[in-house]
Parts: sequence; C-alpha cells; structure tokens
Amino acid sequence: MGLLDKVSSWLGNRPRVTAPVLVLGLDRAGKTSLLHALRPPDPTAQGAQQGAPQGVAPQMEHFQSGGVAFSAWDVSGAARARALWERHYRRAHALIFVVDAADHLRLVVAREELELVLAHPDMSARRVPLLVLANKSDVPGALPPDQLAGALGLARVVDRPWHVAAASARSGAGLADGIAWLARQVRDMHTPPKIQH
Ligand SMILES: Nc1nc2c(ncn2[C@@H]2O[C@H](COP(=O)(O)OP(=O)(O)OP(=O)(O)O)[C@@H](O)[C@H]2O)c(=O)[nH]1
Ligand SMILES: [Mg+2]
Repeated sequence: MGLLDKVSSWLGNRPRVTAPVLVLGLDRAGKTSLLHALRPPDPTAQGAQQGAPQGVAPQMEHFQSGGVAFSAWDVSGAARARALWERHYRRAHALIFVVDAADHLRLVVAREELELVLAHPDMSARRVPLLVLANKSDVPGALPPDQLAGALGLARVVDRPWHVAAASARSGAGLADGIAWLARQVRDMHTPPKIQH
C-alpha cells in the first residue's frame, strides 16, 4: 500500500469517485518515475525499474487520494510519440503535466507542447483540471513553482483550474500535496451544485 493510500485508509476515505488522468510531459521529465512513486507497491514485482525505458504503448497506473481513485495513463514523451497524446484527451478527467524543473533549456519546448495540448479541441472545450508537477525539485537549480508557472505562461490559462506543485519522484516530496489538489478539483466537478432557495 502506498503512502497516499495508507493516509487515505487511516482517514477512512474510501474512493467515491474514479477519474482517468492523463500524464504528459517531455521525455525524461520523470512521468514514469512519479507514477511508480505513487502506486501501491507490488510484492510480486521483481526488479521493477524506476524510469525504465518504455515503448510507445501507454502504461496504466492506479493510485488514490482524497476519496478519488485515479487511473493514470503514462504516455511516452519522446518527440515521435507526442503526436499520439491526442488519442487520450477525450477520456481524460484530469491532466498532469510533468516538467523537469531543472532542465532550463527545454522549458520552451515544454511550454509549446503544453499549449498544443490545451488548444486541442478535445481539451479546450472541457474544464479538465491541470496539475503541473515541477519535478526534480531535489536537483540544484530546479525552478520553484512560481517561476515555472511564469516560464510556462500559465497566467494565460483561464479556462480551467490549474496548479503548479514542486515535486521529486526521487524523494517523494511534494507529490501528496499536488495530487490532493487534483483530487479536490475532480471531487468538485462531481459534486452537484447546491440548489439555492
Ligand atoms: N534527481 C531526480 N531524477 C529524477 C526524478 N524523477 C525522475 N528522475 C530521473 O529522470 C530520468 C527520466 O525519468 P523517467 O521517469 O523515465 O521520465 P519519463 O518522463 O517517463 O520519460 P519518457 O518515458 O521517455 O517520456 C530517470 O533517469 C529518472 O531516474 C527526480 O525527481 N529527481
Ligand atoms: Mg516514461
């Protein structure tokens, strides 16, 4: 059982909502490593590798937070695979965009790719919440969340809730808080509005 699941079960939070979440970001941003850090450990898995190279086929991972059971697609961020991202947009109820916050040189590319995702008709028409994980916060020189938000031009994103959280797949720091924010957004989307009398 992973940390998030343990905390969740201690609090008696059985998942009430299930949410498909799409995990995108450039190659080597740390998507697979982050999802491995989030998933409950599998005692039968032998020698599972963090950040192991993956093919183009997306992997599914499962984790829970704040009463939400997330099913995550971990899609390759390799340049040749990015054209395949759009296949998943329609089914996504939440989006996690992972950025290597220490890779200053490729921030411009990350920004362009994120802009393309959000402008796609299957995304722009829906208020899918966006969590940006500023990964590799353990690396000296990694941009803090406010600076990363500026570099990605997030102030211009006004059609959906978004949040930037510093995270480290290596240490696990920041992950729980970031995912808890996303779980709140998903829960809010599923909560019917109160009728005013
Ligand atoms: N220092 C540090 N290294 C990390 C962190 N997260 C991932 N890495 C390393 O970064 C490299 C890439 O990680 P992956 O998880 O494979 O990246 P990815 O985004 O899944 O890459 P693709 O599958 O190619 O799109 C690996 O060597 C990881 O060990 C982190 O938080 N801190
Ligand atoms: Mg990967």
